[in-house]
Amino acid sequence: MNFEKLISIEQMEAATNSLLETGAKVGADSWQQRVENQTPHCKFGEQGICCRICSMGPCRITPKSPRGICGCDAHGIVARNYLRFTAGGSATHSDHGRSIAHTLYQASADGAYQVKDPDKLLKIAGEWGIKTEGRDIYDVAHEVAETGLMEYGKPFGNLRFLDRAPKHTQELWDKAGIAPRAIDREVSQALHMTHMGCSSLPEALIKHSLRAGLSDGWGGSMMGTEFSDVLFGTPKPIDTQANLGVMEKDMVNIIVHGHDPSLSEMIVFYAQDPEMIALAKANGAKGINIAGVCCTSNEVAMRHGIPMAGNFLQQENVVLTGACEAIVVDVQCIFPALGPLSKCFHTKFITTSPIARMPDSDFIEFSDETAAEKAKEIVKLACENFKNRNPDLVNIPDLKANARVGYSVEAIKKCLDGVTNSHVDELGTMMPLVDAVKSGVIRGAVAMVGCNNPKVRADYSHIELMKKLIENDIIVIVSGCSAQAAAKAGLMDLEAKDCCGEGLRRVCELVGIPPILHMGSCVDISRMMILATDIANDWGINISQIPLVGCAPEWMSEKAVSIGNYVVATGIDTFLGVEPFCEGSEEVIELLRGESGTKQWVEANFTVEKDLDKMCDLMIETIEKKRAALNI
Ligand code: MSK
Repeated sequence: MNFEKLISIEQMEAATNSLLETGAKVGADSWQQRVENQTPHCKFGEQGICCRICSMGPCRITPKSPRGICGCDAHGIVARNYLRFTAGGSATHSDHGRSIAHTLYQASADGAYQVKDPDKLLKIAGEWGIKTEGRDIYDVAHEVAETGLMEYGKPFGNLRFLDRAPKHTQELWDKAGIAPRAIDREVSQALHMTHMGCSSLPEALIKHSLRAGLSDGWGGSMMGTEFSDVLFGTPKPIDTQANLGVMEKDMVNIIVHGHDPSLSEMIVFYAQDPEMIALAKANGAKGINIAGVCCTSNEVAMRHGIPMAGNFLQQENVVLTGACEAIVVDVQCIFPALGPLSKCFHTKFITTSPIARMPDSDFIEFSDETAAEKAKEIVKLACENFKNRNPDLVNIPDLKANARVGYSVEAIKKCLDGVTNSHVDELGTMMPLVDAVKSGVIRGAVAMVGCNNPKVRADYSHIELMKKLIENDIIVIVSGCSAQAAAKAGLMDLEAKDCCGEGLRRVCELVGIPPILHMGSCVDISRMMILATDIANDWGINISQIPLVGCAPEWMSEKAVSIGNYVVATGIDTFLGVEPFCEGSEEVIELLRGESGTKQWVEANFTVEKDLDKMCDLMIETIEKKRAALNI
């Protein structure tokens, strides 16, 4: 394979255009149209200098009015807005983690949810000092779940998972005063600090942004990842396919979209139920096809090989194919536009969570207690809807790529163990990878994460950056919608090794991995924190010294800002392709991107670069500087 064999952005855009033509026939709205309607964006909002925290305003900062009515200047307003943005993301990821903890608490030997990875459960119990010997595994599960839930509101102490971080990192957090305490406390304090009449000192607000981010990455998100693995299995490499061509013309297509695997796992299970398959056939279909969008897609792809129909900006496309019987959503990243859009087709838009209620949807409330019954009801509804499909509107783009996904930290170690001879005494370590980096066979790594954003040509940044990085012998680990961008293009095909530089190609061949490693959904960026920790510990250096950078070229959500904060706070320099509404304050920019703020506190900072080539060069330069500092 070479770059020509990949599915190109132009092919994907041509497919989208053809789907938009179908949409136009039935009067459908589209995000492309809405972007035009919303352009240009409000300049005050873009620079972060609009304050509507109290009702004396809204206040907007201009050269003629440099302070709001309360006297807050642009720096305080920008920093407050930044902290609120972070808090929104941290709350969202962490609430996802809380929901999974509740599911673990409900697990039982004969219930809908069971413990699929008891080893991981016992490991967490061991870390948390929970007795395991002679106990029923479900007793342990319930105590671990309850202890995890207490992490959200405990009155004293720091988060338990912080002990997993390298000693040096923990010391930095303590020194900077940003070690997170209870998860909810950091979000709550963020809202308190930003209330009218509280903090307006940028340094304090940015420090708390890091703390609220850390309570997500080393708290709520880590809980979401770990407990999902306990319940549904820790991912292992598995083959799947990606892009809109995974939808099947003759089958009932059910799209699962959102984030929480508690729902999608059940839908996947009932789609295999002979009774449901018979129902699909009775309604004229050949069977049932499940495919995913956004992070739910990552969850079920890594554990079951369920194909990935697309990422964030393709959610409308799946309905526009005219072949979607149901789009079933839980929480986060769901366009309200799916309601009216689904009404232009036969598609059932099924919302399931009280957290994400939307007009023009069928609300079937899903809970741990009624999981089986509700999942079956949803699959049944989709099967019965097949007969309502209008064949004249069916247009499934002929785009489909192979992908190998499911590289949890445990899976990466296993792959590495499989090829090492010299480290037989160190099975389960990162040393083979460290050796490859030290020798220069691999120059370093980029952790590429995040969404799509219409401000950036959809998927273009992800894919072009990945291509250049692997050509330069830099391995790329991915999660979220960035992961799906890679999969859709074909960059997770094992054959994509031929697109790499000589060194990375040899490693991919030897280890049997694609050059872009799929580590999961957006909560699974916590896996990357553990990976970095293991590398630092095995290598005997600090995380900030590893030739590793973070990158979110197309980010858009509050969650992504929270992620950026915890990735930087963990010591990883991070590159963004979209500005996080800070340009209105040079003080805030200095704290986040300069040498005197986060760089001093946690040894890493942000770079915002909208020029793709420049961003790629800067990432490579940073990796090479870290190599030089290590004398490798
Ligand atoms: S789904 S937060 S668009 S990665 Fe996690 Fe994708 Fe970003 Fe949502």
